[in-house]
Amino acid sequence: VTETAPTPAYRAPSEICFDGVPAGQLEEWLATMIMIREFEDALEPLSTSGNQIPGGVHQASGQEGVAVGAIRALEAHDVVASPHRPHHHALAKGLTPRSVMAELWGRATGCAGGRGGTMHLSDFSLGYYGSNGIVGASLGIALGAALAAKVRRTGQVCVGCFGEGAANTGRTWEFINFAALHRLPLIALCENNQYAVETSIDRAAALERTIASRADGFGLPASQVDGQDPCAVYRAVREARGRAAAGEGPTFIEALTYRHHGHNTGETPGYRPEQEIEYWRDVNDPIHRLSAALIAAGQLDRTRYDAHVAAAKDVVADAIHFAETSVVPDPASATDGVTAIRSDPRGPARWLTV
Ligand SMILES: Cc1ncc(C[n+]2csc(CCOP(=O)(O)OP(=O)(O)O)c2C)c(N)n1
Repeated sequence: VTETAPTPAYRAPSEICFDGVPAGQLEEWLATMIMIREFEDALEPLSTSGNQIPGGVHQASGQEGVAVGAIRALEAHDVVASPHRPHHHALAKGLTPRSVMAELWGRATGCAGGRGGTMHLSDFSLGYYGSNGIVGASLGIALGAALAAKVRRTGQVCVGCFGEGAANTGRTWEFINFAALHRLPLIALCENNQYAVETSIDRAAALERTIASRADGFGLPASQVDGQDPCAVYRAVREARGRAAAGEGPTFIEALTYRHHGHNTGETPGYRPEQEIEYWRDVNDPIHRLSAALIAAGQLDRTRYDAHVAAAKDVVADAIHFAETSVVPDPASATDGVTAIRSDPRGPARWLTV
């Protein structure tokens, strides 16, 4: 069977509106988005043509507006949990490009000591509760953090990021139900990039409206936002954060977006129409849209834009050099941070102090 993705309406995107966004922050948002793009775009050759990054990684080029808009709406102590496509969240949450890149390379200087890789990034000191490879689990991790935050009265709000593919798994709705029932400070952030591996959402769900509309039945506020507009994402998440912090419970936000690259590095493309890829890359791209809006508002000029791109290239080159020149983890410390090992496969687990 030849899968043919449906042709969306290729509408010109609306202009970005700055209402409700803290003045003076947008150039930093743009610089972060450009840095994430440079970081993500650099990964393909590193993971396909050599031994630099073992295994493939899932790039999020095109989805920067969701990560930056959402995470800039949070307070520093708030929690973010990611799925298998995590680098944009980790970098927006404050992990350094060096610590993420070194982790992808499996180096001891990485944020997980080089033993986790792309799907086990984390930095608890920054409220980044990590990536993981089980589709849908990131929302459960954020749910657990939200339950802890409520019990401990920490004031933290917890964001679980997941794709529209994860929204087709039962666990997602169990988490949503539990959060709504117990009015937990959770934001369920569905990044609808429209494809789960090679399958278009239109071929995987009989949706007449949006994924957010499904959440209606669970008794929590839900809406779809334009994920290519970081200001719209910011406003939605900021409002949800306010509600969660006031004890009014969770919110479901679906951010409509698109990934520029294949599902993972090394993928053989061919299941998405060229016209669709061009639309989301050339017309409805979050970096183009935000920079155009800032230039139109007189808050940015071409020279400063180019300087941000040049700075991002330098930061990413430095991160690659850092990873390349870092050592691999010492095998003698292989059990550090491991919660349990079974020295005899037939014997009991021996619990270690982490
Ligand atoms: C429980 C589980 N089922 C299946 C997979 C295989 N798998 C990895 S990514 C993926 C697609 C996920 O799509 P989506 O949630 O939309 O995220 P996206 O890749 O689009 O960011 C699948 C099915 C998995 N990792 N975990």
